[in-house]
Amino acid sequence: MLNDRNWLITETCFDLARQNHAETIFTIGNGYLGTRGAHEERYPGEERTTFIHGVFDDVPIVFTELVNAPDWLDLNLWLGGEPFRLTEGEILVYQRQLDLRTGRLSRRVEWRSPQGMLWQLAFERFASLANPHLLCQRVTIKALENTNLEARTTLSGETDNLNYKHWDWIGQGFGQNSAWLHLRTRSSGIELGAATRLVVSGGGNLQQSAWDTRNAPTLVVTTQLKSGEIVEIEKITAFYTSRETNDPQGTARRALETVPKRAWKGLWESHARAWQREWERCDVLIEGDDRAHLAVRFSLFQLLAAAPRQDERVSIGAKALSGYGYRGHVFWDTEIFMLPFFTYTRPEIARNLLSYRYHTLEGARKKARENGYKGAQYAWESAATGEEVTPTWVPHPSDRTQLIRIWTGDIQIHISADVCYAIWQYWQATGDDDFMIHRGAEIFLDVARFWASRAEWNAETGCYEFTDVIGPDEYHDHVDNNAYTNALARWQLKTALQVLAWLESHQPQKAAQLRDQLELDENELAHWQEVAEKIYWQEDAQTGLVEQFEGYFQRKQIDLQALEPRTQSIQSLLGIEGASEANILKQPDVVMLAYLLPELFDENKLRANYEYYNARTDHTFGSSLGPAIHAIIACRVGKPEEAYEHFMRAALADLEDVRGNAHDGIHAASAGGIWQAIVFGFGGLKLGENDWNTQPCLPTHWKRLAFRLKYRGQTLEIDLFNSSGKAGEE
Ligand code: IFM
Repeated sequence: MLNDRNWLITETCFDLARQNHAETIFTIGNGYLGTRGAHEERYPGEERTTFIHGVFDDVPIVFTELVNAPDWLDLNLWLGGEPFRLTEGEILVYQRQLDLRTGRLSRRVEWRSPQGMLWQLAFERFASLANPHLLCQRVTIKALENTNLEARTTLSGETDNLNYKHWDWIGQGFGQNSAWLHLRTRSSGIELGAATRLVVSGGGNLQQSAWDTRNAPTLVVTTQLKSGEIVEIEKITAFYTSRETNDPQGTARRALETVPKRAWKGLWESHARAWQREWERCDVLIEGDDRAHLAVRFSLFQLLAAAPRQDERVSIGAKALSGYGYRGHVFWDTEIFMLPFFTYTRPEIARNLLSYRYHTLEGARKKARENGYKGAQYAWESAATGEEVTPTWVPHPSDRTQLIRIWTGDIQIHISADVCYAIWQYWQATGDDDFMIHRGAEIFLDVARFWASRAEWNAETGCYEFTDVIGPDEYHDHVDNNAYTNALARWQLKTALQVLAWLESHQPQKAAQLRDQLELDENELAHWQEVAEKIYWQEDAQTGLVEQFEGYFQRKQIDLQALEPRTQSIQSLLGIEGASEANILKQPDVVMLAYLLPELFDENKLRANYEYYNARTDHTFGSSLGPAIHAIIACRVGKPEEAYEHFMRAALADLEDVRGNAHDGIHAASAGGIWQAIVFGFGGLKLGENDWNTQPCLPTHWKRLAFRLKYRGQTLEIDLFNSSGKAGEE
């Protein structure tokens, strides 16, 4: 499936004004860590950041955050005695490129120094996918006259998270051409060992020295160049933490020692092979739309770059490993938006991500207990332990002297059902009974117990209700009986009973052990059944419209068209209260439900709800999670061009910074939604118990759409062609 087009993200001009956006776009990663695309040399305003999965530390307001690791990119050059800086001298050629095929970031520069000396430089870097502890850099330098050059690289423990410091120094030292550093996070006590090595080829009269500055061990090399001569500097860095080994410092140093002196070729080949294997399983092909094709691959690349392959105690945060937004916290974004991509193409990774929820079950139990409920209530924002880490108060974005109360951690409860939905989908797709028996079932049962204890009986309506919640549409908080929440809770309770019945017939011992461990008796199970059967549900029999929450239809009617053109969200325009009083949605809610539980919506009902809520959604400035889902449902109601408009809004969220916030990190949920829009929207894939089929709905200008996925042990190769606007299968 691989083709040669649409693999390169290219930047052709050096522009400090958009450097933070570019750092996000040029993030590279290997599932162990992610590094933003800062340059080797430093510039003011940069956010040179590396996040390692699971390395969280305490911080005020947001409780805990992923810690910015020591900077492995630092490489400062003095060319003929002048510092290499693109803000000085003259840039004659500049091109930076991320090759999505291999995750290799390269930069080619021709530079005239302030004193008029001409230089050609080529930088390359990759974070090895074959050995995720190794980080590789190379710079090739050519001078056009006889001169000298000096390269300095510092392994600095002085890195901070936007001015907040997390590292304590433990030790440092030097080896042959190498330096090492040993640090510990201040509150969580995670140790990190880093070691780096510089090898120079070419030039003459090579001199090497080391500066033993505390917390910033530095290697310095100087060499003489003849006109036209090429010097190559290879820098390899190793990172280990106490999450993987008891001796991170020694392990990092030893890892470097085992790498041969000229390591680039070998490391590069194994890395490139590992990426090739990923793309063989995951690639998507679009013919007839290069822009969309590149954007899709960019999204998949970022998901793959953040996907934990060796660690089942971490998950992917809302900004993956690419920026400070949401501080590395994990939301429903992972299970509902990103996970399907992994479930259907890389089930081993999906299993790791779901196992994170198993390992954080105690945190979810604690949250339920503290809120006065039974069972397990997953945190809206989760980090190392699964305890709730949503900030309670944050400064108002436009007036930082005011605080805003954030309620999502208290009452956005649908996430517990979302986690189960993803487990169920994974199980259906993979048949991984072992996961369901040993991990999934326990989650299902304890989450069902939470729902049953959270449900309130209303004698007047004769229904169980969920009052005071926030549904996916966060413009409306403190609402009663949100349709999405109620339907997912009902689904979860019923499915938990099904899972238990399955376990009882397939693994009676495990079922008995779980019943015993959770002290589950028949009365409680009967109560789950009753709650599930009597959960409040409201829809208009004539129109088929499902009311998003009780009283939604009475909210103030706002004509979105009348507010165009807009440059800000409805919430910024009307204020938090104003948006809450209005009938405008931040993101799909009933439409989201129609996607996840299609059996609740026949054709007419689907169309009615899509048309109604689509016209009332803040598509461009509301949540980035919405457009991909709208694209899928637009396909299902036969509107491919409208679907395409939604789809491109999602696809360009980062590359073209549609929402103006890509500097905070990539929109990882949107990236996952894009894959789902390709497969379940435009591709129209329907997976049945024993079969599958496609009902494609391609935009007219797409000539071909192809993708591959795994389903119940089979590899499905879907190749769809569009002739005269109609898609057919081949
Ligand atoms: O989880 C989302 C939520 O749905 C909308 N606000 C941002 C969160 C993190 O992406």
